[in-house]
Amino acid sequence: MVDRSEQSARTNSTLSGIALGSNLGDSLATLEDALNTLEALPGITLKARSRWYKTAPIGPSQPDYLNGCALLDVTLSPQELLATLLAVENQFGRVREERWGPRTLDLDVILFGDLILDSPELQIPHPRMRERAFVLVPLAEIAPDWIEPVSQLTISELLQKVDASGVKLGGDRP
Ligand code: PH2
Ligand code: MG
Ligand code: MG
Repeated sequence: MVDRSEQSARTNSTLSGIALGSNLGDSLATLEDALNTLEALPGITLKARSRWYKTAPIGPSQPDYLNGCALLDVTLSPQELLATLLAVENQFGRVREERWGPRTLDLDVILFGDLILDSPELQIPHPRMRERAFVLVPLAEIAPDWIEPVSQLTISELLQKVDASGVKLGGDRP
């Protein structure tokens, strides 16, 4: 007898958490367009999206960021999702710049089910998500109870441990 649960487990989609950021150009328009672009792609269903937050920059001196997070149901592998995010970044004019420097669009895979992956091109969970309020605040809005598999703490618990004073609701046009 065919084990249906096994079969569907193999063909099932995976819930992934992604982070979006921008601090060059019309960030609000870029982020909204990027989400619309992702949603329209085969293999990706947008399940939830946070509000946009204006966040103090981490790294070299640069303008404030607009940051947010989204939950995507994907039938892609983590590597395919990464390649898709990089392609969308490029479509929006991202050029590779200095590490942690300003960018028109940054799309990062944060979580992929309960997967832990440490490969040269892709680390999941995102290795710095646990200390980044600009990821944890928007992620807690849409996935407070998701257990980050390395720390085994929920997103809300991780958020309680960081200083979120540099993260303010934003996204409204001036
Ligand atoms: N991204 C970085 C470096 N610093 N700071 C904020 N506030 N938001 C970001 O998205 C961000 C950053 C590199 O990915
Ligand atoms: Mg990033
Ligand atoms: Mg990135």
